[in-house]
Amino acid sequence: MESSTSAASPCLTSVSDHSPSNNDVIKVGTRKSQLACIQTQHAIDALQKVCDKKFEMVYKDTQGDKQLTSALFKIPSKNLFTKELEDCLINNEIDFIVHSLKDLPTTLPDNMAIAAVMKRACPYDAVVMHPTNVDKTLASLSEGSVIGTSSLRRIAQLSRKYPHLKFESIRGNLNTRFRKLDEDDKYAAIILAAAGLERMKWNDRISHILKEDECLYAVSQGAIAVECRMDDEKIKELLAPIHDTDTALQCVAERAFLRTLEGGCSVPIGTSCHIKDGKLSITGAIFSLDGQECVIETCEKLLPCDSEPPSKKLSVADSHHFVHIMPGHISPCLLEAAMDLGVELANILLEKDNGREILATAKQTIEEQRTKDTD
Ligand code: DPM
Repeated sequence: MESSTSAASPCLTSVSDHSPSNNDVIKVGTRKSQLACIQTQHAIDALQKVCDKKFEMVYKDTQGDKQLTSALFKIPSKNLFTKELEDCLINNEIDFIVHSLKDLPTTLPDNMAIAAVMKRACPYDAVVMHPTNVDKTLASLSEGSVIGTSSLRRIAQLSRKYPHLKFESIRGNLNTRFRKLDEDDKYAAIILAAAGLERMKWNDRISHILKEDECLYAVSQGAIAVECRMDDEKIKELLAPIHDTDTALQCVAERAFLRTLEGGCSVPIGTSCHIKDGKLSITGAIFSLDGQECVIETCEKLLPCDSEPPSKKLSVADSHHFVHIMPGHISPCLLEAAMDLGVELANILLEKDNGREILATAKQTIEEQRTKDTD
């Protein structure tokens, strides 16, 4: 997403210097987009309720903010929205970073960890119609209508369900996408994560939310994560109170699912995960790029009670174990149960019908498209 100083956000007023962190002011790294700033402010507000520290935002552009023409899947870098910020963390210029967890790779740089995952907002995707189509649904849009999205996951699922629609890439931050939708007359509608729209207070533009049978969401969609240095005990302690147990368990299961499939953030993989009556349930699917082929499965298990000891000897320092999500105040045996469920689901899908082939073909095609300069 592009940086946009014109997207007047009150939080863009604080100026960053790059002096080393001290105990008085906690430096918080963020991308500059309005959505990123709102999310970072949300984390700071939550922390200010539980501590009396001062926070200051440090703004950075990432490769994903600078490279605005290519669809995300064509950019090979795995840490597209995170690298420049993580470099600041490594150099002690900042104390932690606030991210959309769905943009955080399932493998982090050495010594980095996710110290908190905040309570998840609505994880589903939403349809935003062009003003002339507000009375329509995806099903009732006319033949050949163009839907703006560059997510292979959304394209695969929606072209399977609505073969009369066409899909074209749309990039830029949310402000830019809205402008393109409203001013260009090219797109009949765009698809965006409901969580981002809600955080931007654009709920009134949501025409409808896509249910699970229409579009499974991306791994960790709607969850905000805070990343810090793994050996920074003070910051980890500070962040623990804003760690939401249910969200963390869902995201551990989803990220373990994605990591086992070795999918980057742009493969056509969807998920949905719930916790009800002490049971964790996760659905996952792998799609061919055109949506014609699909394998889908659901796995569930009763979560162990908090006091049960972990079945394997766990080193908490081994953040890799929980797809880089720190236990915080969550019992490691709960996190372990969630992780095992995600891995189990991935292995079932790989063995089911032609799951392994669907994934391999999609990955190969994405790789071929990357090497072609099609933009
Ligand atoms: C990732 C994808 C997209 C973002 C791919 C996907 C959407 C890309 C696009 C991994 N990251 O979802 O299948 O539409 O071109 C992103 C958004 C948010 C976090 C915006 C969105 C906000 C919601 C959240 C971009 N990353 O998906 O509409 O916190 O989950």
